[in-house]
Amino acid sequence: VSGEEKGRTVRFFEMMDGFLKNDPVSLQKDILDHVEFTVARSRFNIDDFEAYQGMAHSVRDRLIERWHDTQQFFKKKDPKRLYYLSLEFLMGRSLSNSIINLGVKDQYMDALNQLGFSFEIVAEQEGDAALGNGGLARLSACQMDSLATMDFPAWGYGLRYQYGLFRQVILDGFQHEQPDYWLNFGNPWEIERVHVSYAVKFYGTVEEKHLNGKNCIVWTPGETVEAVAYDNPIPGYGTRNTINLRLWAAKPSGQYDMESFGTGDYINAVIDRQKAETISSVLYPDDRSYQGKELRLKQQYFFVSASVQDIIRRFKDSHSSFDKFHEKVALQLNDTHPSLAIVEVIRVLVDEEHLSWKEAWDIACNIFSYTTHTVVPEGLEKIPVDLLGSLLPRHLQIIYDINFSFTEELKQRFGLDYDRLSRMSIVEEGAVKNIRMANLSIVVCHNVNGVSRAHLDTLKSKVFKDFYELWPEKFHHKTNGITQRRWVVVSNPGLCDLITKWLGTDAWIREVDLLLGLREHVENKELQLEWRTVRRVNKIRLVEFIEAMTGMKVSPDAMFDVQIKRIHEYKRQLLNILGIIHRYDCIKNMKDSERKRVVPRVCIIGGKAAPGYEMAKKIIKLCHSVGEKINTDPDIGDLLKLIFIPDYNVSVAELVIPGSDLSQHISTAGHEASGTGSMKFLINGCLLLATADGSRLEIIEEIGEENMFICGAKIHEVAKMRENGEAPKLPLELVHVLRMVRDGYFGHEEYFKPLCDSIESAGDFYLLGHDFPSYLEAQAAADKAFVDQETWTKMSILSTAGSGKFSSDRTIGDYAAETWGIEPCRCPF
Ligand code: GLG
Repeated sequence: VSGEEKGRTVRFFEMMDGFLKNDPVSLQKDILDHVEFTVARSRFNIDDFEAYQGMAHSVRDRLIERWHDTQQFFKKKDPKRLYYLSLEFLMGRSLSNSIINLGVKDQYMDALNQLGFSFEIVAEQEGDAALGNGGLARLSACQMDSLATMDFPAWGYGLRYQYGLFRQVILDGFQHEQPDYWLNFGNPWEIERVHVSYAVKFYGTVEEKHLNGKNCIVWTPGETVEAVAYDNPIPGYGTRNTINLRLWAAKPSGQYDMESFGTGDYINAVIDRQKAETISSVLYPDDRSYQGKELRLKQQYFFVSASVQDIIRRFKDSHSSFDKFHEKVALQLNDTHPSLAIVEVIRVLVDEEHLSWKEAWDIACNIFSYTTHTVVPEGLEKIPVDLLGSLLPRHLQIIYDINFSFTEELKQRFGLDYDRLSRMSIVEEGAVKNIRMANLSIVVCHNVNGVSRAHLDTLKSKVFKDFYELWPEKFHHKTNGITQRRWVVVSNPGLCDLITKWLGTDAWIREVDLLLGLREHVENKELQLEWRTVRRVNKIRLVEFIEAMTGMKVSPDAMFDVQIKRIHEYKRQLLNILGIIHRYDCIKNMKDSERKRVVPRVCIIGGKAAPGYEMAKKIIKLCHSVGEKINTDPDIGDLLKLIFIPDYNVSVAELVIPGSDLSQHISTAGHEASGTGSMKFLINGCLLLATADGSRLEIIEEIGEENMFICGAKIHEVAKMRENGEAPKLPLELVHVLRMVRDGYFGHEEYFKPLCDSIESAGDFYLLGHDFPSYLEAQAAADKAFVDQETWTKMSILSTAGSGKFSSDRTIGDYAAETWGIEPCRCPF
């Protein structure tokens, strides 16, 4: 950069900086202006929701300012950019997070107070952006926060669903699903870019043509849909950098089908075009099974095609050839959902940019990396060849071409080992021919990542064993992490201030390893007392929430024992509920003197079941039936309560986690790829009762087994039991508990029968029987520890202190250095 140019840059940024004023008076004026002119309500009569809207728009302005500055700066610097492709982003609310990351929280709180509003109440007016199902989707949201905070030049790409994850409504203990039309009241956190749109093609025919002296493949589509960009600024913390999450919405294409308009059937032609919008209308609510549905495939290709076109357009803006493409672009596939991007890049480069196959192939192999979140081969995505061939005829050809070269390579390497060839082939033969999206991703991507060390072991030894033998150097893991900004600073301000006080700095918000410094104060009585006080305040907040949600008054003196996550058989909410029945039964049979020693518990369960997942729905109903029995039993009083929190989502988690004492993460070992819920509890000083599965093995290393309650079979033991087909004898306590359920103690015995059968007569695949005794022991150990509040508090402090490894900052740092090859690019203040 020449001196003169440098001077211009500095002046340019000086002008941009501080364009909007952040003192409370300016903020008040801004909020009121927005109420008056953007929301179009009188500024003399504002309710909480209008105050939220006014404030949100005023924050949005500040986000846009920084967004512009950042994008301008990236444009000028032209660093290698990361493009993070994910079909799901579970962002939750934006208001608090934004003002904290922008560093203007205090000013806004003052401004609101002076206007006569409470920040907490105003913030609660915001609905959740729930464009995702569970762990995978929240992971992408946490990673976006880290990418922004760590100044990486990154973009997220996804789909702007009109309906997010369904709302869970409980009627008589049964889950019902209601659509979440989250855009009803507008969304101030997005910027509609009517001018950023791309045509996405579907169906049609492919021909080889001779054009301009060259043989070209020409795809004539049967349907074209327009993808319109909606930008969601993601502000970093302690930096001016604000990156972009670009979500695509489907709109009818601007290209008119003159034929239908000409025939006079105008109304039907318009209605037909309108159908295009269905592509981005609804999020698939199942986070584990993919059934080769046409709409799902359309969604995947739609978002991938628009993103690839956008990425290539941006690159071409400042480059005249593709020579440097791989030096400027890294594409990350969040699971296989966006893996058609691989094929799309090759198609565009070969068919539209006229690169040779070899050039396009080399580029694809250099730029793509893939992270899998699955532990079993059955969980891997497959697309029926017929479906793919009709929807994307050219892509199917390309996949066949890739597979041909790949299988040739395999033959050279392993000879005619047909079993191996058929296992590894991208095309699965059988009654229904399928494309295996994971195989495609592994063949092309330079890097395949698992989400914990244990997960990588499973990938190497089972799920991708053949591929690991072929390309061991491709396989890595980046243990998942969560962002301490959202999960402590936003959601647990009391603990945040306390940590800052004792560390003497708030630098841990960007450098999370500093939390280790808490260890040296762990014996300090003053810290312990303050720690307990903060936790107590959070518990009281949770007590109020529970009362508002369920009408139940629980005592904050009890141990709050929480399991919140998607309902799955492998996550074993059933084990938890059966344990609660056991506890109830024990208390019922106790003498008064024994009861005095019982540690009162409030058991809290929350989570959604996929709409078609019957067993999961039965677990929800069982939880309610057991809760009803226990909670209304006057003989039990405060000794035991069971609460189901309906409609679990990110905001609920933000409230529940800081108020929990104990949290359960009890998947059957070998089934949870990583698990990230445990990390949120851990950093908030909540103790874990857990099986040694997924990333918990690494948590045990960091925190020490003595600061947790570990139970259940280990991964290798589970594998062995499965291999031997062992169905261990069920422990008597469990048989007794199951008998209570079968005998109708909680009603609905017919409805619950399959749950009991799954353990007693269907082989107990998830090993509840095997793990029940050690689970009860771990629970007893937790009770014992809770009685000694000083010990418990120390364990709690040590949990927070040792949680640094599980920050998404660490994960993203590892990806940046080892997988993507990107460097920070910090926008000057
Ligand atoms: C998953 C896994 C979790 C994992 C998460 C993020 O089930 O174990 O922590 O992704 O990697 N499919 C998922 O939601």
